[in-house]
Amino acid sequence: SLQGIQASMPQLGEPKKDYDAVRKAIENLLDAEDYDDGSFGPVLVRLAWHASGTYDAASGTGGSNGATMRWAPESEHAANAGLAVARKLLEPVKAAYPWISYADLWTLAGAVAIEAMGGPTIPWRPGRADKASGNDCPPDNRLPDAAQGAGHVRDVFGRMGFDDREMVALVGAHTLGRCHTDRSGYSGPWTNAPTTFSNLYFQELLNNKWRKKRWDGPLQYEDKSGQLMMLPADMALVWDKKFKKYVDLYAKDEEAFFKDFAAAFGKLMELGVPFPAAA
Ligand code: ZEM
Repeated sequence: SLQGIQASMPQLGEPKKDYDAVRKAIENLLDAEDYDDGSFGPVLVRLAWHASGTYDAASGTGGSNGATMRWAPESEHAANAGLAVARKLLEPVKAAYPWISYADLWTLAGAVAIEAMGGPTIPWRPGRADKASGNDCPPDNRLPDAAQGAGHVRDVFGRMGFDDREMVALVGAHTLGRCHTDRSGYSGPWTNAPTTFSNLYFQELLNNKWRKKRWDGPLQYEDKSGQLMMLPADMALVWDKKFKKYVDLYAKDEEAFFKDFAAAFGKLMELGVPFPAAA
């Protein structure tokens, strides 16, 4: 159609915004021979989450818009330790496609990583702008504290506007990646397949036996092999009855997890983003 042709034509003087090319460039960065479990996917997902999870619905502050984590003090917040790895990794993509905002790039990278690791298609659209300084950084301690329990998880995700079901689905991202002692103080992966997006996290939570790890680090739980871990905040999902209902569901029904996760993660990355109102 004429409309289709016009939509695909770049505006005079403006570069064509080829998001598929950006997606490809991100995909090409994921495999990493010498990093963690062989993929930068998990840390990119964490970047998208930490950029977005500062949102406060009451004041409308925080969230992915602005990419304020480029600046101190947010870049120095303890919760963001290690995320410079992800931000630096994406710099060549930003250099090759300078028209994309950092805020769009970081969130798109999270979506692309999940999809490339076998997860569901994440709803994503552009529209985030970058803020020019650290003046707009959200206050510290908006992200969840792993040492705390169900009440805290509900407070933090409730502040963003999520319900119990969405909260459990979102934390299911812990099927990916691992904890690093030099970042959070915690150690180890949640699953034996930390570069594959699946419902394994929920199966481990329910079916494995968890006990306190004996070490001089912060309280965390380990399985019998000592290889897998859970944070206190992870255990809260089975200790809280209302949360556990969804852990049961997602452990049994991966399709339900994928569907709910995709919707909740898409929503997370759009919190506070001023998309133009639909015509
Ligand atoms: Zn996480 N997360 N997270 N998370 N997270 C870590 C790692 C990862 C919590 C938390 O304290 C921690 C969500 C929710 C919550 C990922 C994604 C998402 C680590 C380890 C900690 C301590 C960091 C390190 O040492 O490198 C808590 C308390 C949460 C809520 C209760 C949500 C929601 C996520 C996405 C949707 C991912 C992918 C990782 C692994 C990062 C990596 O580098 O491997």
